Amino acid sequence: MTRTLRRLAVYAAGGALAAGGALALGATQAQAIDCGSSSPSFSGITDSAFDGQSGLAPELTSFDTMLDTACRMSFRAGLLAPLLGGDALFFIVNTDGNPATGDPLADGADAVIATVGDNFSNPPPLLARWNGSAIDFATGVFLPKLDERGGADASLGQLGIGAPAQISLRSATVYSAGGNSYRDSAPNANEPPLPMFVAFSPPAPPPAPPAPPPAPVAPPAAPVTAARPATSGACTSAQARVRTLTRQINQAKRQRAKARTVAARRAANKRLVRLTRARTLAIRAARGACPTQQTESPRSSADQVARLQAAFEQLRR
Ligand SMILES: [Ca+2]
Ligand SMILES: [Ca+2]
Repeated sequence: MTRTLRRLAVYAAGGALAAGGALALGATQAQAIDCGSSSPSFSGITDSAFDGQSGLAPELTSFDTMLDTACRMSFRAGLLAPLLGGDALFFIVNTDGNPATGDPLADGADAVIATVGDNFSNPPPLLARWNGSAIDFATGVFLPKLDERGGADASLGQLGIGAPAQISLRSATVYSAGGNSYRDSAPNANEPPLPMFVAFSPPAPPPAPPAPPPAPVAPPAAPVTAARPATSGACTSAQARVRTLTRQINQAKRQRAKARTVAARRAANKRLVRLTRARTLAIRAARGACPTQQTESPRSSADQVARLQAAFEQLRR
């Protein structure tokens, strides 16, 4: 995360999790905003496919945000693989572009869209807003699920964007296991968040009826989670294999950069593809060999909130 995120102190974790009912859509439903139509815009960034911490963080390769003409923003992360248990993905939105409002330790974020990974099928993304002292996941609202990689869209009203502004954005991932966490960020952790200009006009009089909000998405049913036996030796050797493959991939990238002939470049590309596939399998094997309760699927909405809150704290450190 940015320096700002890295130097975060842990914020009061005492936020009592709301009962399941508080998670229902509408708990913090949009403030009314004066957006009748918006100017389409786009902001995106690519990210290294090899810089997720220890090769274990969900690997971000890109982050794209679009504003359509109907006051809705969509967010998509390029991930090398779908989110798994123990993973979390965040879209961190400074909705007024002002670092002095919102979470001072997270780019001045006023809204965060978060998805917790599941070994079977991810729950829908949760939109949480700054409540004056914390990003409040317990009163968040579920958004429609666009894909298995955390993709989400929300209205400007839901996001709390009440005036045209240059906002800023970041996507970040966390994998938590065994008391450790591994992160990736786009833009990179030591770089400023991504700027995007959001422009819109108020509804023309007489006001047209606004588009209905997306249908509420029910919280996911509790999935069945299979327990996985662990052996520390298997865990250690699987993690070593991930590190070895990551080194080989970086070496292959350097060789590709130095290739002077088409044949040499093709050979280097083939090696990179083979190594990348092997590394994806190795990461899955490492996760299977190093189970903790945190790598299981969330069992309830309250569990989902607790996991997201804990993962977000890892980003704010
Ligand atoms: Ca990355
Ligand atoms: Ca802000």
